Amino acid sequence: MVKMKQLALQEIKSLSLSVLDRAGYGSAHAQSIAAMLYTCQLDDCQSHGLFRLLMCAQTMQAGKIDGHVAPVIETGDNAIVRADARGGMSLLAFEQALPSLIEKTRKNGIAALAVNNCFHFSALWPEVEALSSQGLAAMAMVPSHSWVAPAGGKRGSLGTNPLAFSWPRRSRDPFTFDFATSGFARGEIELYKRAGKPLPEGVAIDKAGNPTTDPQAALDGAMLTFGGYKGSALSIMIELLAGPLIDDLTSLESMEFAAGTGGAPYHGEILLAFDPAHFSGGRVAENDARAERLFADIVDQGARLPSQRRFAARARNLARGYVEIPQALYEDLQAMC
Ligand code: NDP
Ligand code: PYC
Repeated sequence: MVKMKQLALQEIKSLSLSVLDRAGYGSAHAQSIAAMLYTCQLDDCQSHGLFRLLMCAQTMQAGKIDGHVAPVIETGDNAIVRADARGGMSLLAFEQALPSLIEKTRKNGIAALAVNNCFHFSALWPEVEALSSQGLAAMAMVPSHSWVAPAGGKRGSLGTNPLAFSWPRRSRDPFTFDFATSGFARGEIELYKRAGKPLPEGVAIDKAGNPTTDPQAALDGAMLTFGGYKGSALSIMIELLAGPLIDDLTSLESMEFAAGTGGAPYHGEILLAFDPAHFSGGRVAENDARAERLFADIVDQGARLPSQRRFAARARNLARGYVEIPQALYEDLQAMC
């Protein structure tokens, strides 16, 4: 059993800001990173909550990120917003580009945001939910580092490449999913390693290409995509849409750019947003009701919708006023500030 530490909600941000300040991030970047970590930790997303402060600090130590740079947001006449993170963390660029993405989506029915030249460490669901909270449906994708073997392959070519989607629901939490296209996220394997637990079968192969359940052998070898060739193809699609399409790096290129230094991958991100008011033939309420019928049919048979665990965790943590993180992580973070 991993020993857990109770952390008051206000401590999530204060601890994050101390670590980030000490690591060398300027106030604007630190605030946007701390806000993301609070959102994820509040929902008990352990692999992309406070644990990611370790990656943020390693990224700074690797010496390639600019912790103070201001992003540049470009909005032309078309439906594309471009946010140039200019070698900083992605989150400030996303935050500053979001109003333009919403405005363009409401105007055109569909719009895209390309975030370029960014270091990226975070979960995607808070970003797609920033759009669904405005009544828009949204998708987001990023590559990472080439840790993941394609189906039938033996070495890493693809990233862990998460795909997130959120659908707005009237007076309810949205329908959201967000997962790596690898069987496990890299962060999840790292958590298994810290907890001294073996991985399930089918998540990774070792350096020699043999199946392994040893987290360190998995980190040294290659991860596998979920769903065999289907996850592999989705992962390649994400490489293309969030890489060459938007004039940014693939996971292979991100790995080369890092040149063995640790920290967050460096690449781009693509977000697509859809306005139901434009798409649904003026029948938004009727079409919402049809979507609700589908959700009800899923839930009625005992299945759960993605993100239900997260929403329940949020309600519980808000009510009790604290979250739980591994004691060992707490001690590591304390030592960093
Ligand atoms: P998980 O496998 O933990 O969960 C993925 C999604 O599936 C969640 O929406 C989850 O909802 C849902 N889900 C889980 N179990 C069920 C179930 N039984 N029925 C229905 N839905 C279910 O995600 P990953 O570990 O793959 O990814 C975790 C995070 O890591 C993501 O937020 C992702 O963005 C991030 N990540 C970021 C990367 C990056 O480069 N920036 C790379 C890879 C991952 P719920 O939360 O409610 O359980
Ligand atoms: O968990 O795979 C992962 C990951 C990569 C970059 C940030 N998170």
